Amino acid sequence: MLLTKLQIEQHNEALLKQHQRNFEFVSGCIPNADALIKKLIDFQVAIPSWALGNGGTRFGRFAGKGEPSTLEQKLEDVGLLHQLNRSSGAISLHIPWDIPKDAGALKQLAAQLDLKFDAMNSNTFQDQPGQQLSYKFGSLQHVDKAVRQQAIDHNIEVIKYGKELGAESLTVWLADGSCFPGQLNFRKAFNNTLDSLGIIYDALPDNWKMFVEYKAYEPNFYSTTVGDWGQSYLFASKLGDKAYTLVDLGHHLPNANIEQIVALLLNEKKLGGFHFNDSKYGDDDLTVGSIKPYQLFLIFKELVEGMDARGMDHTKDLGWMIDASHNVKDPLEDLLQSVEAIKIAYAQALLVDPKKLEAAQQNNDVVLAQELLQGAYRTDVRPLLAAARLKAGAALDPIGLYRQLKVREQLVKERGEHAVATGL
Ligand SMILES: [Mn+2]
Repeated sequence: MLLTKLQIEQHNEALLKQHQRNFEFVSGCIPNADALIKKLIDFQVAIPSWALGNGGTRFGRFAGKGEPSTLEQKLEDVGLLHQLNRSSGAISLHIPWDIPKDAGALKQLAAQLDLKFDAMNSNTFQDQPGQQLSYKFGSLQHVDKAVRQQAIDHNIEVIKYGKELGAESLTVWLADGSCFPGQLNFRKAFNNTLDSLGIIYDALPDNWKMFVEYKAYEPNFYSTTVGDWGQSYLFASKLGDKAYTLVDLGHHLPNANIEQIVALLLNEKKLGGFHFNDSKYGDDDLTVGSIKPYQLFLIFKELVEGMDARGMDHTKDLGWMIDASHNVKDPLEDLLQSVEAIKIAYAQALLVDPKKLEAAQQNNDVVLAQELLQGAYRTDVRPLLAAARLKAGAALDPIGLYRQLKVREQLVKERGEHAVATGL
């Protein structure tokens, strides 16, 4: 289901006066509102195909209704999100859940919806029907060369699909590790993984990037072979210039200083991209910004400063993606909230005056440094985001319009109550 231009315009017309009052108040308090709005319009966040249906936990999955059951429907859902916020102009596919049958037709559909294909994701964390060898004891790290080769071949196949669609990056997340002490020789596991990743790396086209994602624990509970940013950095450094670390916000041990990790990886030219989500305990995959919005702002503050220091393009030099799961919310509403939270943090980070902050740091003026950060964080930038949406042809209130038009009800009518998305 897609919206018409008229539906969006009528919605905006009704909210325009209130929006203008809000915008005038905020824009009066900040310098360069126009430049900031331009940056907000350009900033796009990729939507993962697996977040379009309800996710579950190991205890159960409560499927939603009208979920997209084909790849084309997944593209349509992201196209719809992009119409509502003009900030979700890319989709990230996962193989084997999203094997394209007709890449040409899919590219055409993506072009119609104004979508790009973001990072391709491989899957060696579960066994597929008919698969010859099992990943129960790992994939790229496995003690058996034949299992490693199977996982390597799978990743190379994912690159092939990505090439057909015009994607330019491969994200490798490994569940590899061990559940008990003594199960694994850490050095051998590392070296096997490095050798396997090296073969995949050699199959990357020149313009591609490889993102090596890390995770502290789960599904293995004693060790993870790419367990933290240091281990990911080691792999990325040894592999070469096309390999980068990917930071998933939920993949750290409690209280990790993610903003510091981000700053140092950027400094070392090894930060490749992000998986945004939020968590209270671990890899909860909650809506971005729902639990720790200040941390998200602090991360973006480091991103903006670090990228500007290196003359990087905010819109395309790092991969921005949501990686979340929606157990109890409508996935599309949750994704609208997530994109909004990311862009709020980005806008607030842009409000930090780098010269004033540097001067405060040079003078060891701790109080002023905190005032500068919190002054930006406590600014209500939502009218700036709304102004960016209005200018880009999106809805002033995306969730409001989604509900007003009863989009989910329409999708249920089109697809049926029991349409279930592929994925976990
Ligand atoms: Mn992730």
